[in-house]
Amino acid sequence: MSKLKIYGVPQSRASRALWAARELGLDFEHVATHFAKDTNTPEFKQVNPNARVPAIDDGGFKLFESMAINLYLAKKYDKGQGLKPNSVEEDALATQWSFWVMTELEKPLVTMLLHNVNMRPCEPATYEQCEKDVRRPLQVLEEHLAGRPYLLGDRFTIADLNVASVMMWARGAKVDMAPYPKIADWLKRCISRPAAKG
Ligand SMILES: N[C@@H](CCC(=O)N[C@@H](CS)C(=O)NCC(=O)O)C(=O)O
Repeated sequence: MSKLKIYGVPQSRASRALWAARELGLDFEHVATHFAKDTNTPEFKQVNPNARVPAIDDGGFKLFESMAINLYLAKKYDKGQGLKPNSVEEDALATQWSFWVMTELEKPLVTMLLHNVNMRPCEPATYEQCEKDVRRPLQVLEEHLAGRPYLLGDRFTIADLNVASVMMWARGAKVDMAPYPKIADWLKRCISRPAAKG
C-alpha cells in the first residue's frame, strides 16, 4: 500500500493535518500543494474536487476537510499517543468540538485575520460584527476550560488539536484575550507541543 500523502503547504489549513501526523509519529509524504497555484488542476481535483487544501490520499482512500482528516488520522493511527477518542462519548465530544470551532469561530477569526494582514480587507461593520460573533463561543470555551486542562479532560486529544489549530488565529485576528485567561493558558499548552512546531 502506498504511503499516506498529505496535500497542502504548511501556510494553510494543511498545517492542522501535518500537526496531527507529527503527533501520531506517522511516516507520510508531504505534497506541498499551494492553495493559490496548484489546486485548480484535474490531477489535484481527483484528490479534492473542491480544489482546496488540505486533502489526503491514504493508500487510495481520499479525504478532504481538515477536521474530518484529523479525526480519521487519530482514530486510525493512534498507537497509544492518547489523541484518539477512547469511547463513543469521547468520539462524540471530539466531533462536537471540531464542528463547533468550524461553525462558531473559524469564519469570524479568518475574516479579522485577513483584514489585519491586508489580504482581504473588510468593511468596518463586518469587522465589528466578527468581533461580536466570537464573544459567545469564546466565553463557552473559557468556562469549559475552567474545570479541566484539556477539552475532553486531563489529556491532549485530537479535539484540542482541532480547536487549537483555529484558535491560533486569534492573535492575528487581534482578539483581546484578557477576558479569556483559561483559553490563553490552554492554547499555550497546545501550541508549545513539539509536534505543533514544524
Ligand atoms: N473547510 C476546509 C477549508 C479548506 C480551505 O479553504 N483551504 C484553503 C487554504 S487554507 C484553500 O485551499 N484555498 C484555495 C481556494 O479557495 O481556492 C477545510 O477545513 O479543510
